[in-house]
Parts: sequence; C-alpha cells; structure tokens
Amino acid sequence: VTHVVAEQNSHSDVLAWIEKHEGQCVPSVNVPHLLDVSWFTESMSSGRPVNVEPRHNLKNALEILARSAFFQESDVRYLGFTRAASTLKALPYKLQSVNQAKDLPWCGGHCMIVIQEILEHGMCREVEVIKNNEHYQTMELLTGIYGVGVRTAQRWFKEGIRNLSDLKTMECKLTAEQVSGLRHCKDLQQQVTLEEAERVGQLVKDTLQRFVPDVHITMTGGFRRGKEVGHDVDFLITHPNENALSGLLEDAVGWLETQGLLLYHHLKKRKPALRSASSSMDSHETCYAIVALPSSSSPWNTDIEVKKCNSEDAERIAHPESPNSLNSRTWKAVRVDLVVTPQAEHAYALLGWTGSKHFERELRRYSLREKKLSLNSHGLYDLEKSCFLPAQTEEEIFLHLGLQYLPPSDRNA
Ligand code: DCT
Ligand code: MG
Repeated sequence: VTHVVAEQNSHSDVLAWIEKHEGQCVPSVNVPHLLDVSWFTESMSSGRPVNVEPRHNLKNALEILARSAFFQESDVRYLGFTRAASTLKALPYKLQSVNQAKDLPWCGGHCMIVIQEILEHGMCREVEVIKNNEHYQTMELLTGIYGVGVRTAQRWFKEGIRNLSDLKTMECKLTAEQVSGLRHCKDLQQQVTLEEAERVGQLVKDTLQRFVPDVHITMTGGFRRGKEVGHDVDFLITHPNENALSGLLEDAVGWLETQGLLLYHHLKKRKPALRSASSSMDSHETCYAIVALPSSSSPWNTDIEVKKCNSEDAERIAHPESPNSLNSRTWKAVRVDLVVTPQAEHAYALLGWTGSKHFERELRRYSLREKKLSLNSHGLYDLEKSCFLPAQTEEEIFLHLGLQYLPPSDRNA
C-alpha cells in the first residue's frame, strides 16, 4: 500500500486508487491512517472534491517538520517551520498557487520548497520520510507521555526503547510524574472535550469555593481561545485579598484526595517575584494534576458538593489499574493545571496562560525587540525607564505594547 501511495501524483489519483481497491485491503490496513491526511477522509465523507483545501495539509506538513526539528533540539528550524505553519493557519483564503505563497511572511526558503511540492504533487517526500522515520515515531510516542520531555525521550531512544512495553521491560527509572503519565496514558492521549473541560471547571469551582467562597477562577489555555478540544484544562485563580489564597491549593488537593478524585499532583511553590528584567520564567504557585473526572452520567458529577465517598467508587477511582475497561469506567483521567496569582499580576498571568505558546513567544519577542519592554506572566518591565508597568486588564497590556487589542479567539497562532 505504501508503495502504491508513494507512486501517486495527486490527491485525486490516491482517492481513485482507494476507491478502486475498496474492500480489497487487508482489514488491518487503515489506508487514511497510513496517509495521515484528515482532510482526505473528510472530503470522502462530505462528498467535496478532494483537492479543494490543501491548506490544512500544508500546515500539518510544516508542523511535522517543526516537531522533527524540535526532537533534534534545533530551535532555529523549529521556529522557522512553526512560524510558516502559523501563517498558513491564519490565512483567510485557500492557498492555490506558489505565486500566492511567495509574499507570505516566514514562508520562504525551505518552507517554500515544501509548499510548492504539496501544491504541485499533493505531498512532500521529506515529510513522508520523517513520518516513517523510527526516531520521529518513537519521539512522538515517548514525548506524548505526561512528564517525558525531549531530553528524556532522546536518552531512552539511545537506550533502545521503541515502545511502551520496552519502557516496562527495560527498567527505566521513572519519576512519579512519568509513572502516572504512563499509567493513564490511554486517557491522557485522548483529547479533552469542551464539555469535559466545563465539568472539570465545575469540579474546580466546587472544590475551591469550599475554602474561599468568593475565589475568582478563569479557564485559560486553548479553551479560552475558543478551541473545542485540548490536551489539558488550565485555570487561573485569584482573589483581591492575597491572604485568602495562602494554602488554598494545598486545601483543594487535600479535599480532592479524600474524595478519590486526584490521581496525581505536583505542587510548585511561588518563587519570590523575578526582578530580572529579561526573565521570561513563570514562578506562580501552580498545581499540575491529573484528576479522575467522573463521567457525565455518574452520580459524582451531579451532587459533588454533598456526595459522600462511597467505598466502591473510591476504590475504582483510587486504583486506576483495576480490571474495569475504559468503557465500563465511570471516570476519565484528565490533566489539569491550577495557577494562583495575586490580583496585581492577574492580567499578565491571564495573557500568558491564555496562549497559544507560539503567540506568547512572538508577543514577548516583539515587546522586547520593538519596545524594549520585557513581558512575562508576572508583569511588564520597561528596560529604559527601569520600572514595571501595572495593568488591571489584558486591554491595558496591549495599550502598553502599542498594539491593537486581540481577543483570545484571535490568539490561536
Ligand atoms: N504556559 C505558560 N507557562 C507554562 C505552561 C504554559 O505560560 N509553564 C502558557 C502557554 C500556553 C498556555 O499557558 C496554556 O498551555 P497549554 O495547556 O500547554 O497549551 P494550550 O494552548 O492550552 O493547548 P491545549 O489546548 O493542547 O491544552
Ligand atoms: Mg491547555
């Protein structure tokens, strides 16, 4: 099948080939998966012509090249491909010709070769080679485990690890975070839906309000930018009285644990405010957690405030390796980040934690290079006047930067 696909010149040829061979493939061969072109299957089911929208294909290809560069720790190449993918993502029209692409920002050089190949041939050989590369596939798999970064994945690859069972048999020393990541990897690899994120939000609210009834909670990250799915759910927590926030995360963690709803957590204490003008480090008090989110039909969800932990439920939730299959389980492991900020830093933390990561990176670069202002999720430091610029809202931060305000939905770079 790979041979035939590689021989094709255009999307329509591939489609014709698949239609002709429908039912003749061995059942284990999932042709669209092999091609990894989601627009292709979408087009087939919607009846739209196949090659109307190469934009997603182009973006996906550039993102694969970016991730491959990231796995090789090549920051310059990673940034170059990410910027080009981001440009294509934001394009309000269909890219149909190389001519149209040549004036787009960040899309020259290597990126232009990729764009040209895809526009003309429907696929890029370099990208196809990367997708089938053992190192790339293993790095995708290993860095997909919660708690595993590029360095660790590289080390494991060099030690001969190629799949999850190798990790168990080769007796790798795993951190508590990685053990939890591995234990719940099936759940964590599934995307979190908006409906699930909202239920996590309700759980977080119910938990925190037990201790501080008027606590202020905002869902940040991708969901604040209007995304329908995410890999986790991020929250920002604040209160006008900073003392009210003291010990709140410990209390919340303690309560969730007694309910059997916490599968993993790591508390990071707030570090003293970073006065370094150029620092982009985030030192907010944070709880990185994996919660057992009760399913929507579970009684846990409907009455979480008053429901007492029934021993059978607690057992099921506290011991995720029980023989219950995913389908019969009444919970799903979901990654949750809780970030606590004093009110004075809230607007900066909100901007920082709304993302996207690439948007934040570019905003900080613009701010420093063009305005001599150092931006992080604690504040904005004027390097020339040697002072911090206070802001109560995100709009005020954009004003400080001399930029038109962008709502979260326009920050999906
Ligand atoms: N962020 C940050 N410091 C961190 C981690 C994240 O400032 N240590 C910012 C960057 C984006 C935002 O917080 C949310 O991070 P993610 O959850 O990783 O990204 P996301 O956009 O929410 O993506 P997803 O929808 O996949 O969760
Ligand atoms: Mg997120």
